[in-house]
Amino acid sequence: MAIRPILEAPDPRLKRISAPVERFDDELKSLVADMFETMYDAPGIGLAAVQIDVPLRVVVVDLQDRGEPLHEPAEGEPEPERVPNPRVFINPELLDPSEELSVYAEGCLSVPEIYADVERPARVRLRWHDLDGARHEEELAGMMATCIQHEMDHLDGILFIDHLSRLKRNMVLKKLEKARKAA
Ligand code: GNR
Ligand code: NI
Repeated sequence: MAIRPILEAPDPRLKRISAPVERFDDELKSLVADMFETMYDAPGIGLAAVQIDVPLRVVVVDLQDRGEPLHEPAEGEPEPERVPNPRVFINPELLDPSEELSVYAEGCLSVPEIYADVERPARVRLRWHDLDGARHEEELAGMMATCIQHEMDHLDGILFIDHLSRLKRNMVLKKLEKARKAA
């Protein structure tokens, strides 16, 4: 297992279209293990393989119980425990996105320290393969729906800042360039 470096915008390698996984072998399992290690280390709630320079349609997500329903802990109640919930989505496909949209202030490990509201379908049906190649289908909502759509955008070379107005995106890109020069 290894933590791998995360590519950052405007790296052109993030714009590649990722290829479908064809072999559900040990190499794939090792890639997914590295993806979890890299995501937990960052830390982040999701990661697409292309972010660690592997342009394959592989996504990992762990919302650690930060999914719906989100509620404030009552007075005197202990902090809710963060329960790890690692999920792997291989060759994911989005089906019937809801007309209802939801807005979330998104961030991205490849766009460090930038947060901006993005509007996306509130619910989606997702079809994917697991590490053994078995097929699954599930209705996703809330943070999981937002996160999986953010990750699937990565598989098609799209960053969340691509959903912003050109003015806002250019402001973000300038800020990233400045931060890079200062580093
Ligand atoms: O860690 C992450 N947080 C996040 C917050 C709101 C919407 C999407 C995300 S995904 C992001 C990790 C990442 O960059 N995945 O590609
Ligand atoms: Ni991202």
